Amino acid sequence: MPTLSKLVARQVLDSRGRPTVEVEAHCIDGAVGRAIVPSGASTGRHEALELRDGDKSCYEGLSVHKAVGHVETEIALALHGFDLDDQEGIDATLVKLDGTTNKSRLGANAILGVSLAVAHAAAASHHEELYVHLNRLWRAKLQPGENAEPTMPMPMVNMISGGLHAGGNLDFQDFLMIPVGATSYTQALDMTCAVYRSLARVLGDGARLVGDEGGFGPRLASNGEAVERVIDAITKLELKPGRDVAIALDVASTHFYHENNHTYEFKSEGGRSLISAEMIDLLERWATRYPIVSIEDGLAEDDWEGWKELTARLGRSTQLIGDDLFATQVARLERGINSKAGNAVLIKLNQVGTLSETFNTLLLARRHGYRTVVSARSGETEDATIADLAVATGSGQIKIGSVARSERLAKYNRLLRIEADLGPKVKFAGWAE
Ligand code: 2PG
Ligand code: MG
Repeated sequence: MPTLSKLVARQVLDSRGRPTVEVEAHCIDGAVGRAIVPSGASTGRHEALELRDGDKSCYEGLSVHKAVGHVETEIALALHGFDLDDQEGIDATLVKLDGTTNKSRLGANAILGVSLAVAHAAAASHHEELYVHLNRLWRAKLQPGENAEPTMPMPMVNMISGGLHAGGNLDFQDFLMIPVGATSYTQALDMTCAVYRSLARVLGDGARLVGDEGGFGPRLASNGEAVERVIDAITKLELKPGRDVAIALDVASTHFYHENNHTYEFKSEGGRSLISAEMIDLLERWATRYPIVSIEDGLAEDDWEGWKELTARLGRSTQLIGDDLFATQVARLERGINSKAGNAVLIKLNQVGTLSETFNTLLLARRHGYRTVVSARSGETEDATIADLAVATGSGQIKIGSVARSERLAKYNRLLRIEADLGPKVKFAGWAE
């Protein structure tokens, strides 16, 4: 049995130059697994807590020495001698040791770093690829007859950034493309890069400004113009919008929703302010006007009534993803399923804080016909665990950011390696309407 002998943690930096937690799990047989925790900018209020030191003299209060300390003392003591294959036992111990509902005592960054490093160490000890090990853990949770085959995900790729991810004037956070006509991951990536380069030509000087996830961050007259520029980029390649390449949005509307007067406050387009029903009308008009197949966080994280209405109106034709709404948490997804809010869930490991809890959310979604999109954060690193997670669980889709900047490419390239490792019979999720 691969036994945990030591945990080493340190503060490293993410793609925004902000501190984050890296953990190494050492196995008695010499195997080592390493993981680095990502960090969001458009963080929802229901997410597990990222513990920061708050000492203004150190990285403007963002250093993570406390979380690092928790890994090397309390957590290391509690997990010493654990079987690295017992991911559920390890994660349950972490949750219990923390003792809070949002992992605020030890920090979700400390806990997730350990949870993932352990999985990497177990894979290393078995001389296996991470996705193979994760697929074994995932398989163990499925009932006979449930499909457990590793599957390459369809990428949903950021082209233009607004909101909290770019300095331009756009309210919506992500204008993305999905290469729905692709028949393999390799082809999907090729089409994506072609559209990205075409978009750079369409935007001209506007392409000099880049957002946090490597997409372009131009100043444009309106949110609608961003969609139109992406459509231009697609048509200039003689691809058909909607058939070959479709549009997706991450509105991230929580971050321009004002609770005091229940309105969505736009800074572009003359600064209009919309109530929930008007936001739904707007999204419905857009879904008719543009080849949009997916809308994430079209409404704010606690606008449950609005979400129900949005889903009733658009849910049959459009993928409606809850990100801040569900925060990768079983209890919130259950509420969504019961009230028919959304039809897909964004999966971010650090919103919940352990691998096992992430599996539970993925499983609940799958069993209720909700689609799943494994997602990176806007603050990322070379850690590519989400690529293995998406393949191992057959999540169907992955959202990494744009096809630029090494913290993004680390995941796209990892998927290329996994695709090659799976061989010619590799399964690709594709895009099912
Ligand atoms: C999102 C993510 C990734 P952040 O909103 O989906 O794009 O952003 O990590 O800033 O929450
Ligand atoms: Mg989002």
